[in-house]
Amino acid sequence: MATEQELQSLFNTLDRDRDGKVSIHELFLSPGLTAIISAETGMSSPQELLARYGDKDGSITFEELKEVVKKANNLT
Ligand SMILES: [Ca+2]
Repeated sequence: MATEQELQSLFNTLDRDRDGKVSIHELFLSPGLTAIISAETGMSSPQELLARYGDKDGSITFEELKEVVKKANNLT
């Protein structure tokens, strides 16, 4: 479980180039944080997360991520 604030700070840490989106590349750079994201979204891997919920360019925005976590009932 995570609060929106925790999720936002996790997202900001993952978004290394600060373009407002987390790409598959950025997910691979932080395996520890990516494991948390996978757990919170109920996805088995970052690839699955991006394939199912990401944009066409292979990245995910905070709003999209938040929706997935909410759907998985892990947003407090
Ligand atoms: Ca980024």
